[in-house]
Amino acid sequence: ATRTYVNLSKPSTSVAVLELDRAPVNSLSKEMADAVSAAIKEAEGDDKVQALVLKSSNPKIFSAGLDITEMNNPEVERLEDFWRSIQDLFLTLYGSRLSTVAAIEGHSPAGGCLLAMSCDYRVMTEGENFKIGLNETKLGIAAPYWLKDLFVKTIGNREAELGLGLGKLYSPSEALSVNLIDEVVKNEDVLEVAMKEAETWAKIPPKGRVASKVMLRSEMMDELREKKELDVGWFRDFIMEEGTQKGIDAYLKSLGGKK
Ligand code: CO8
Repeated sequence: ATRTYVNLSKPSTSVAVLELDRAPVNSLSKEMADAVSAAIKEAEGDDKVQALVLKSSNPKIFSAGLDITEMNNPEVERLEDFWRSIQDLFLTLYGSRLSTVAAIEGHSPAGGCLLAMSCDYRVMTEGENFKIGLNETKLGIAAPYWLKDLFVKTIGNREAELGLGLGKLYSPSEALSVNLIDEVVKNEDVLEVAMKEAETWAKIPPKGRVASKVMLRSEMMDELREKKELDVGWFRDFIMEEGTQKGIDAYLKSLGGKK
């Protein structure tokens, strides 16, 4: 099948590789989020596949997070649908029966960090200029409650208070020290290490492994499924506020430098 924004391959019997491929920065538009969700489901459809490596086509950027242009002066209906697609992507990845390993090649702010935290294991390339974290407050927005919960689950309440409040972006070594990631490796090794890790998970008998994952993750997922439309409304109202729009517009202009 022809795909846009993602490439799916199967380098071994039990491990699939999903490559994020939306130039220039793998930002998550509605279509990109839908494409990633669909590719995860396709990989899950193969009974032999037990693990999935999530990587990037760009060796310096895993994902720049949500596509900010989706939130800049948006049509309300499109904005709501965009958010539903982001919720669905989270539910699909976080709840996948596959063991998921993020090969975090470079920058991974905000929505990029969300993708990484939704996986079971995180390997990041070294290089102190690369950053991962939830920098939403720097854009003048707040992470949704479920992303906050995921952050707290991953790094603990105190570090999450610091990380969210300051919109902190962590270097790989800082991220490792707070358990935001599990391993830091050389650029050229990241895929190999991620593949090896995926093979290790794929060898665990799936019944118990999946049941354990469900046990650890279902409460959070059930809560979001229940509050989905409330969350859409909250997101829409927050984004449509004039002050939020000013902040997003200014942040977008500060990026790239060509606008
Ligand atoms: N969305 C849309 N466009 C982007 C984004 C993005 N997230 N990031 C970068 N771009 C664009 C730039 O504007 C630029 O465009 P152009 O070439 O037209 O000028 C192009 O991509 C390349 O960007 P850079 O020149 O900045 O590329 P670099 O290689 O120098 O840097 C970085 C890469 C480090 C990834 C950098 O682009 C960056 O920091 N981007 C912003 C990342 C960010 O802050 N993302 C946060 C998004 S918000 C989010 O994900 C969570 C929201 C939670 C919900 C809120 C509820 C209220």
